[in-house]
Amino acid sequence: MAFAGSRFDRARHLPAGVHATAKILVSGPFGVGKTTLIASLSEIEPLRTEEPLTVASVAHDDLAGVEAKTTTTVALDFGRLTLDNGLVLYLFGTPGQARFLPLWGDIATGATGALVLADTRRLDQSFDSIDLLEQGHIPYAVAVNTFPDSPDHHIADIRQALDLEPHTPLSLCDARDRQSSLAALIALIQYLLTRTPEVS
Ligand SMILES: Nc1nc2c(ncn2[C@@H]2O[C@H](COP(=O)(O)OP(=O)(O)OP(=O)(O)O)[C@@H](O)[C@H]2O)c(=O)[nH]1
Ligand SMILES: [Mg+2]
Repeated sequence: MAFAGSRFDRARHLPAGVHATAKILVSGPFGVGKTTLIASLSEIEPLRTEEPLTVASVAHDDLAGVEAKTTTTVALDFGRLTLDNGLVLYLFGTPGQARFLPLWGDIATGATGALVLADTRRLDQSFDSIDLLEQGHIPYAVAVNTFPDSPDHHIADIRQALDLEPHTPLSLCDARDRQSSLAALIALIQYLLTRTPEVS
């Protein structure tokens, strides 16, 4: 994993008990709950780069289903989570809109894996994130963030609609709920560890 090869001085920069770090992306379309999920999970006050949605942006950002949303992420979110096994996760939330695509490469550099959020009201909008991750050879898991009026589909149907490989983890979560978000993240980490068992 990327963290196995980090060149910085662990003894100097990491607390005792921390044996490894990993950069994890949280991606997905506009308004799917990326900032909310990182805020639910982070053990530090998360870094947010929220700016108000303006009349100009409303022409581009579809608020259907997230009508209460007043801001959008314009650069990234950042949070940190230490797991019991001494693995520290650095969580990087990407912006959701195509106009921020030039940022993607910078944010994704060095990422060990990604959690892609999806919404069953607009599953197709997660394809852009999935495509970028596949092009970048970044392994990912998918978590469907369940909004109250999201259609309730069987998990196998969601897997098929997203055209996921059989080994790609897929879970349901509520991004506002820490335990639920944690379960989705753990599914990703377990998947990553099966791919690179030397860090387990
Ligand atoms: N009902 C419900 N609302 C949610 C959930 N997750 C997020 N929200 C709300 O949905 C809106 C979108 O959440 P954000 O976390 O800003 O979404 P985002 O993906 O970071 O959005 P962008 O950065 O603008 O792409 C906010 O108003 C949240 O309060 C959820 O699980 N259920
Ligand atoms: Mg956001």
